[in-house]
Amino acid sequence: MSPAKNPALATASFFQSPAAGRIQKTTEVRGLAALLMPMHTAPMSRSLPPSLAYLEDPATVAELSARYQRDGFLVIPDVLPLEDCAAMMQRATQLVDDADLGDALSVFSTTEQTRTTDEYFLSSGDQIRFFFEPSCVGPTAQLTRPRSLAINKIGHALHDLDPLFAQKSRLPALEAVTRLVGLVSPLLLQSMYIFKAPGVGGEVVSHQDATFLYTEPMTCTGLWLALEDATLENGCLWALPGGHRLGLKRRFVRTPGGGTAFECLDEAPFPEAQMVPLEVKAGTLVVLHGLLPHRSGENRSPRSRHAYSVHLVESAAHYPAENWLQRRPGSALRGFAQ
Ligand SMILES: O=C(O)CCC(=O)C(=O)O
Repeated sequence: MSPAKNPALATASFFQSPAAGRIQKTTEVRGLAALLMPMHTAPMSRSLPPSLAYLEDPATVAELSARYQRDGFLVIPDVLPLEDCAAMMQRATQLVDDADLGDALSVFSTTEQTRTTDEYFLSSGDQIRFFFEPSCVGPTAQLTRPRSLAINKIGHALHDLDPLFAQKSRLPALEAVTRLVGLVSPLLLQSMYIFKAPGVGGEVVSHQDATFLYTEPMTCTGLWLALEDATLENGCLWALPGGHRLGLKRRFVRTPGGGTAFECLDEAPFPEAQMVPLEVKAGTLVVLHGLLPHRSGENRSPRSRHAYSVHLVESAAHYPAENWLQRRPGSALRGFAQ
């Protein structure tokens, strides 16, 4: 059921602003949200490029929306122009090359590795942080290959902190697609630039994004953009058609001791054999329902597979304080308005 049609969304009794970390009664927050985020509720007027105008054609919207409800994902080619893909790749590589990697690499060397890794990760929700492939870090926390070939991902707030990614994360086409899948007033919660470097790019095991970005009701939606062709060889996405109806299997939560844990809700494994590969061209958008099981393979090929993903949640949904991703006070989430 789409969030727009979900009666639970209209009647949810509490709302916690992920940005402000406060819990308020819905009635109060609706008023507050209107004051804090007037742009989110304003009618959309940003126009789509002519080649993507079909995304607002009523018949196409109805068909894509029905397909999304049925499968839990959509594959929409040619959403991102190739020059945008190139610009984003260049910018990500520059960020990695220019980064001060002190903390990013020291997490590999400390004797308290779990604690420091947790800290570096858990405080990355409103930061630009760098996460490396463990196989590319030597015994004294030094990289064993050039940075841009050893990096796993950048997370988790490029969409707010880097001007280029802020703009590309809010393209009118992405906004149109979120309306099409039923989001009403989405906030951009998390972004990840995933490198899947040649030869070393790690596997991403089957998961549901709502495990990590849980809201009540479930509103998490992933927008995954291929910046390069994604193939079986270089570790394309795999998804389970209709798997969003299986229900949430796990939640990833902060624990009182300062770490994280998975809370099991359903022990049944994902039916991995029913997953289908999503081989796509650069510029393709894959929309992922937050409950859809998906994964990606290792990259043992000589070609990289760069991708950029943004995850959205409804502003009116409840965002629990135990979710791993929290923002510092003053670092408010934003919607599609620039
Ligand atoms: O790009 C990948 O390999 C995995 C991405 C993913 O699972 C996600 O964005 O939710």
